[in-house]
Amino acid sequence: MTVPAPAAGPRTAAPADTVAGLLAEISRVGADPHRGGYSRPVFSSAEFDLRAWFLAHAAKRGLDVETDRNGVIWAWWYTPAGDTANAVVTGSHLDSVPGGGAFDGPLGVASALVALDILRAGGLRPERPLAIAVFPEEEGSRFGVACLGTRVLTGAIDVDLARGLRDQNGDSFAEVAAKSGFDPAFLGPDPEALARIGTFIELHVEQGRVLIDRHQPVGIGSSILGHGRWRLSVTGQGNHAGTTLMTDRHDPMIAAAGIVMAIRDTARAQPGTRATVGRLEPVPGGTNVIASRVDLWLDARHPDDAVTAAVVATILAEARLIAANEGCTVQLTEESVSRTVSFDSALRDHLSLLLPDAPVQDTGAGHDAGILTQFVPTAMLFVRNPTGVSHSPEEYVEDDDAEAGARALALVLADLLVPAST
Ligand code: HGY
Ligand code: MN
Ligand code: MN
Repeated sequence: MTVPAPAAGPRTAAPADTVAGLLAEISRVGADPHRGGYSRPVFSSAEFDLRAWFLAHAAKRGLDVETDRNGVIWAWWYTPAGDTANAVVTGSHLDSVPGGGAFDGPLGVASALVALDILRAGGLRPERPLAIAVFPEEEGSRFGVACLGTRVLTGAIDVDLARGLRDQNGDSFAEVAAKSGFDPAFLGPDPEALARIGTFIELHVEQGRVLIDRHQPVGIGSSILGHGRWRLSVTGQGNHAGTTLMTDRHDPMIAAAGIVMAIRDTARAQPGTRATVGRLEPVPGGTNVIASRVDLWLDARHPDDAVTAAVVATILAEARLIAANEGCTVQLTEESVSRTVSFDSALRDHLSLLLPDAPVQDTGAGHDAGILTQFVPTAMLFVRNPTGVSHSPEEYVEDDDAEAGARALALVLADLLVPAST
């Protein structure tokens, strides 16, 4: 199977049948004027608009579409014989972080549509079924657990715990699912859906700089850094900002500030560690109010899961001392932990044969592929992001790199869909 070369010459406006053209159609959905970029929480109106966009494109291509009881969308291209087993599945997510970029998630979905178009234009007759999948809540931005959709699908999270997760409005996953048309009683592991997946390939925007430095448009994933999220709740004495003398305060905001610095210092002291506090919420949050409590969220990552655990333990010990010094207390709650995972090495090496110029690279970003690789042979493709920045409006992919990614995905899918052809 040869994949046609890109159309020559500069693009004035991206043609509709390109990755850039497809993404241009959703460029206003969930745009966030306050944060910049996009805020597309799972099961929000923005994410449902994106789902509708994908469903329309799937229908236009005659794919057999189902949205299952967990909110996962499966768009099927069956074999001429109508097989559904041993499917080749590709796809990604449509939800975003607050103020996220245009490509994290949607690039994989749009590239899957264009890759399908390329395969059909080349006359491919699949000997295995192909499904394009869209998984809910990959970012965990609404309910706090990364890759919640694929964890529920695979049984990698207790479904009662999942149902009880709450968003910042206090609405539970079960309540929001119900309002979104998914009966919470039917949320849970879906072994039949999982058993249909023979191979999973996720294409994703690179969220780092490897492809910039290697001057390549496409890379192949090798592993995902283990990562977790912990909530630290610092409790002090709420009081009046004007009547409370500085000597009479137990201000959790001061303790929280010290804890954030201690997190940075602890991470710097342990090579390979990444630790971030991107979210900090004083309660009650008044300008003229000394907070009674401050919640802050730690995102910590390291290739060695034992080191991540040790870093978190060190942070907690430091936090307790800092809090005590301010007459405060601190509690740590684990919210989401994903261990370091590697992709299927045989599949990875096979992709390297198909894409010999593509660097093999690990990633510090989590993905649904990181959950699925624990259950089915899984690989990832990355597409160059010339800014090297992600989870930010600055995330970017050049039109031509996006097309190169879709062609690379088409090449990989063709090889998997018609194994004998290569
Ligand atoms: O947080 C992550 O690593 C991913 O973008 N969800
Ligand atoms: Mn992503
Ligand atoms: Mn992300």
